[in-house]
Amino acid sequence: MTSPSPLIVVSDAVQAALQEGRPVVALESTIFSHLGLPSPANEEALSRCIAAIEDGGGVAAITVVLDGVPRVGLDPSEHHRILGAANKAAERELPVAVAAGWPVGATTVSASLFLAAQAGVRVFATGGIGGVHRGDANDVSADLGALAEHSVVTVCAGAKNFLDLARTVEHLETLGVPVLGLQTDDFPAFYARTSGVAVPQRIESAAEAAAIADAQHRLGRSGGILVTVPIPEPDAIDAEVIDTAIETALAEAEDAGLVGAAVTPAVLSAIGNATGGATVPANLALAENNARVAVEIAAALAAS
Ligand code: PSU
Ligand code: MN
Repeated sequence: MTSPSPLIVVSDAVQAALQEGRPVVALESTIFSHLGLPSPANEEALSRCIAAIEDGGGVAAITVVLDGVPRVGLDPSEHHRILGAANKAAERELPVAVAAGWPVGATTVSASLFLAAQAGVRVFATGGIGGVHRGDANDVSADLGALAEHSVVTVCAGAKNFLDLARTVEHLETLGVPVLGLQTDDFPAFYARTSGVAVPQRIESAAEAAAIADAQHRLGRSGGILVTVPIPEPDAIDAEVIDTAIETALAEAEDAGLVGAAVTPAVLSAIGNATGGATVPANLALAENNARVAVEIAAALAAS
């Protein structure tokens, strides 16, 4: 096992699983905080993702900064601290969070990938990654660079739903990140199963994703692999319905003069209203499904 920085605390349960070659799946904490999902859905998302990983014979390695300490794997008694996190910590905020002793920093995908890689965790599950924004191709999430840098398999249902998916996929090409679609020809669009954007490589099974990650490692190539998984059919929302809702919500946010961090919550809640509240259960279902696929990949990797 790699030795993480001494500043990073890896839980006993995660360390033991890694040493014994049992599957471990990292989770970010932003989606489980009120910054990612409204209460009490955030708590339900966390427990369903952990249960999916444990049902698959794995150990969940939740990443978060608690009292200035970056953590990989938590004791269940600490889970509640994530829910009300005051700050979002992307990878670049980690040194700030440590130096300033942030009480609770909710990790985004980029921070979580850094911490997972440091701890030797090879698979990570989330809902949607960040990407290239619609209308501002210069606004690119740090998630994409982190996917390219850290040698971790990320399992997601596409990108945050109101991003520019075509540009996000192109940016991942520029960065050299393999992008796989599990039983899909389309890059999944988070709440919807299709986007009209072709996924670069279709795969049929979790075992195939693990074989590609293993080959990448044996080639001596560092960096991550993105496995995209469409939301399960029963919880999927029609692509056209979502797209219209997003366009309307973005236009309303612009008319209201919203900028920066204020845009996301406003847009998410407008899309939620426009779909009769279908987005929150959809988000829970896709996150749980991704955790289930991730533990299958982690199990296949652990056996390879
Ligand atoms: N996707 C969602 N909801 C979220 C996020 C992604 O549907 O809250 C979070 C993840 O933590 C992701 C982050 O890493 O947003 C990306 O934020 P930004 O666009 O600020 O890089
Ligand atoms: Mn952004």
